[in-house]
Order: sequence, then structure tokens, then C-alpha cells
Amino acid sequence: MYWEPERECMSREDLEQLQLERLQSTVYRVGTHVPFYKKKFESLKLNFEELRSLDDLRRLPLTVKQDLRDNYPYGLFAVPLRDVVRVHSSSGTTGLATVVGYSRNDIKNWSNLVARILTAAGVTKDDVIQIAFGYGLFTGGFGLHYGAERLGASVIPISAGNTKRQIQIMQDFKTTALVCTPSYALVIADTMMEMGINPNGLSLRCGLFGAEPWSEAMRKEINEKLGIVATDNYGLSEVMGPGVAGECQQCSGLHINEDHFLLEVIDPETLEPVAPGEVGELVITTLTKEAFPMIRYRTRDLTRLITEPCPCGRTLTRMERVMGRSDDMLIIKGVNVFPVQIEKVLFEIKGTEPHYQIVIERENHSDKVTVLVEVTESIFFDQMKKQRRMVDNIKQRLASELGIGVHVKLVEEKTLERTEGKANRVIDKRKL
Ligand code: DLL
Repeated sequence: MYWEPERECMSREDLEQLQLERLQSTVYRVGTHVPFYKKKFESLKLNFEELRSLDDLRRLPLTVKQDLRDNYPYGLFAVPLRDVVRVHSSSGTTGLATVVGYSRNDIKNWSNLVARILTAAGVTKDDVIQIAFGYGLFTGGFGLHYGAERLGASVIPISAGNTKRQIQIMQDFKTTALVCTPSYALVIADTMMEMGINPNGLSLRCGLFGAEPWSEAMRKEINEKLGIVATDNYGLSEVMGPGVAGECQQCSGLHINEDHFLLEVIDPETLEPVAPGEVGELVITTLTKEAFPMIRYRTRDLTRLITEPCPCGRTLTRMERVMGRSDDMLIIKGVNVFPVQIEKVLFEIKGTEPHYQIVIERENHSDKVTVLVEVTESIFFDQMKKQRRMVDNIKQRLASELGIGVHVKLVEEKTLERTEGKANRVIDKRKL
């Protein structure tokens, strides 16, 4: 039920003491080994001895993605390359890639934390786990792989793609747990339907999905289509990869591995902490990373913390599912819109496929948003009148959810691009 109960069920007082000790040693380490932080601390006249409580964290500087780019590739490493046993990189959609490194000890901790998340989601060493995340510079494949091996589960390192083969292997190898992005889980489910395979005939019983935002409605759809219990897990390369936080079987918020990561939620505009329980941008400080420690990394991810105790018995604070990134946020006619809000509405409408795309164009100095929605064949070839009614219904519901009007266009099944990794829902033509 727990992987490390002595940590996962720790008293707040003991946890905070551990966090403080680890924070002090991390700050000392980066201040002496990473020139970037050394300079920053000097300019802030920060003395290590002055870090006496967790509240002092706020006196430390924030780190942003551009800092990683400016120090490309190895400038922020806190150990010599000879002590680095692994390098990962995230490409990002704009600019230079960012590079992160791991010491032998970092890999050990990483595997352990992912094993924790797998255990919380109900995976045990008796499971056969199919890892359909890409293996390579992306942290998803190797991160989950090492964690699952650490746990002692039987790992199928199939990687992403070749959906029919995924399904064949799932049947033949009797996979019990599926690991991938939630959007790829739906692609697998749909392909299964096309192949005439009934998921209830499979051994699959749970799925661990992450690496991109998804909604509660999408979880429901995955659960129904695959006949499983889907849990959410969160992480990012800059602070480790998967293994930062994950849901337990209560499926109501992700437990944060707080003995290894210190989380803050700030207002992205003022950079001040938000009131407890309010939504804001997640800022993460690593507490045990040796090769690539991060001080107050601005994730751009928006969420809120849940401090109420969880019935599972873990005392680790939970974060709500990430609703989107502050830089994914679309500002349309002055209103903040997140793609997941649109997803939520579409999932509630019968006959729409769970595939959609948001196209933004600029016409006469004003933004025009068109939501392309895949609909089932029967609706697509239905009478114009019925189609019109469906479009109006979607428009109306989107207007009440978003507070602005958008255009809606129904497209035939399988018109929109499918991805094996993270889905690309937004096409912003304004920048082209
Ligand atoms: O996506 C790490 C990961 C791999 C997490 C596998 C979970 C499972 P990056 O490629 O660096 O790392 O992307 C990190 O993805 O800042 C979020 O914006 C988004 N993200 C990751 N997990 C979730 C999630 C991996 N569960 C960026 N819900 C993060 C919403 C997520 N967004």
C-alpha cells in the first residue's frame, strides 16, 4: 500500500525539519558549486547561515527556463561531468533545448520516487507494466522504467508508437498496467475498438497517465473505454522528470514527494505567495538532487495545494491536477482561456469524439477562435439541420464556460492529427 511509509506518512513537524536540513545543504551546495547561483546569492548578499526556517525560502532567487538556456548545456550542473551518469533533455516548443543531469544517487532517488508513485496508484510487483512513453531524451520512458523495475514489476519497455502492436502485446503479454500520456491512452482505446477488441477481455486494470494536462471528463472516458482505473502523475525534467507527485487510489489530487521537493504556489504577476488553497503558479525547489539542483524553479504550471488529510493515510500534501500552464493560457478578447476548459465541455456532449483542436487567427485586429471538433460518422453525415443544432449547442456551452464566443466547426472522424506523446491542441496562427 505504501512504498516508504516512514516518509509518506511522516508527521508535519518531522517533515519540515527534514526539509529545512535538506534545503540548507542544497543552498550551500549550489552556492559553492554553481557559479550562476553563487553570483545570484552574492548580489542578494545572502549568507547561508541566515537560512534558519522554511519561510526564509522566499529570500532565495527564482530560477526560470531562460536561466537553463543561458547556461546550455552543462552550466548549472553542481557536480563534475565525471559524476554524472545520465543526461536528459527537453526540447520545448521554442528556443534552445534544456539539459539536465543525474548522479548515480539521483537515479537511485528517482527510481525510488517513481516506485512510490506506482505503489500509490495500486501497482505492485505482481503487475505487468507496459511503458508506452518515448524512451530517449524525454524523461517519461526511462523515469517510469527505472521506477517500475525498482518496484519489481515486470516491465515491457515498448516505448511510444505503433498502436496496433501496443494492443497486440497488451493481449499476448497480459499487460495489467499501462503507462503513457492520457491522449495516447485514448488513441489506444479507439484503435482497440476499430480492431474489434473488447477491453474487458484484456488483463489491463490500471493506467498511470501524465506529462500533459487532462480533465476529469477525460479520465472518465479513459476509464470507461479501457475498463481501468486511471491515475494522474506529474513531473518535469527541470526538477527530475516523473516522480514529483502522483495520485493515490482516492483519485483526488496528487501527493507531492515533499521530502525531496519543496513546493510553493505564487501569483505569476506579483510573484508573491497566493493565499492557502488558491490557484497559482507552482514553484519547486529540489531538496536532494546532486547533479542538477534547482532553487525555486518557476514551472509555469497552474494548480493549488490541498492540505486536508487524505483518507489513504499519506500525510504528503496534495496538489490539484494541473489545469494548464500560464504560458498555455490563451488570452482571447481579454479573457483567460485554458484548453482544458474547452475539453471539459466537449466531453460532456454526446457524439463528439475526444479529439479537438483550437485554431486562433487574427482578423481585422481581433482574435478569431475556431474549435475543430471531431464528431462520429453518423453525425457528420447527418442532416444539415441536426448538425447545425449540434454546433449551436457546443457554441452555447462553450460561451457559458469560457465567457466568450468562439466558432465551432465539426470535422469528420480522424481528421485531426493523433500523437503518441503530448497532444498539441492549440494552433496559434497569430504568430506565423
Ligand atoms: O513530462 C515528465 C513526466 C513524464 C511527467 C511522464 C509525468 C509522466 P517535461 O517533458 O519536462 O517532463 O514536461 C513537463 O509537462 O511542466 C507540465 O506542464 C506538463 N505535465 C507533466 N505532467 C503533467 C500532468 C514530463 N500530470 C511539463 N498534468 C510540466 C498536467 C503535466 N501537466
